Amino acid sequence: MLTLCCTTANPGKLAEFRLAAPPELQIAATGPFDCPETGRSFEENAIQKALCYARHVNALLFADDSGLEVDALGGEPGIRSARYAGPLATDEQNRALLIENLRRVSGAFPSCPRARFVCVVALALPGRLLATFRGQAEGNIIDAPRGAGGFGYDPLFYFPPLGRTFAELDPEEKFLHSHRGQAFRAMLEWLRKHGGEIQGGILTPCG
Ligand code: ITT
Repeated sequence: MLTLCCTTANPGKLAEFRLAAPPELQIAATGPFDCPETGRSFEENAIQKALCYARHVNALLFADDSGLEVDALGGEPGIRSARYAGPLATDEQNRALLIENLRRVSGAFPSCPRARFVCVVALALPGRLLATFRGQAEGNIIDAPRGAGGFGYDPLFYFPPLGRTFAELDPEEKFLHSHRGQAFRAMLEWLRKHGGEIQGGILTPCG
């Protein structure tokens, strides 16, 4: 059994990773540790989080940096997705601001505003970045929430291939199509190829 430490403080992300992990992989939560997120891209932030946690945890670990890019808002909220409506904003406040801003730029809510969820996962050992993995899912923003599943912006993210919002999908269905699912599966593929080489570097369980 391979144990992989997950650095997230977001319970929604952790639940998705745990649900999708194959039986031979255990996802252990670690932290939270106070790590800066000052990068200018999802990649930079994911690497920053992974290397910061790796200073505290002597184990193989991964960090997820993700968010929603809305074309009509010039890619906002992007890397600021978690804190769009302020440093302590709730998901509900972030969603309300997104709808308000989309109404404001166009005078009325635009027709099918295009958006994508992006996720970058960074895999690291203490002091060493191993690899990054990126996933993205294309969709449209709707003007009122739909569905009770998921977290964050899921109730506003309409996914055309399935004709539902991410919040209307079963968790397994969401992960099959989501930005996070794509990045996670790419990481699993990498671990299948390189896992043997790094086993010796996995020193202790997550702190
Ligand atoms: P950690 O840094 O501790 O992992 P966080 O929530 O602060 O937690 P991010 O900085 O990566 O993580 O911000 C991600 C935000 O993007 C998240 O809080 C949501 O608002 C949004 N988001 C990302 N993935 C999402 C998804 O699958 N569904 C809905 N919203 C998502």
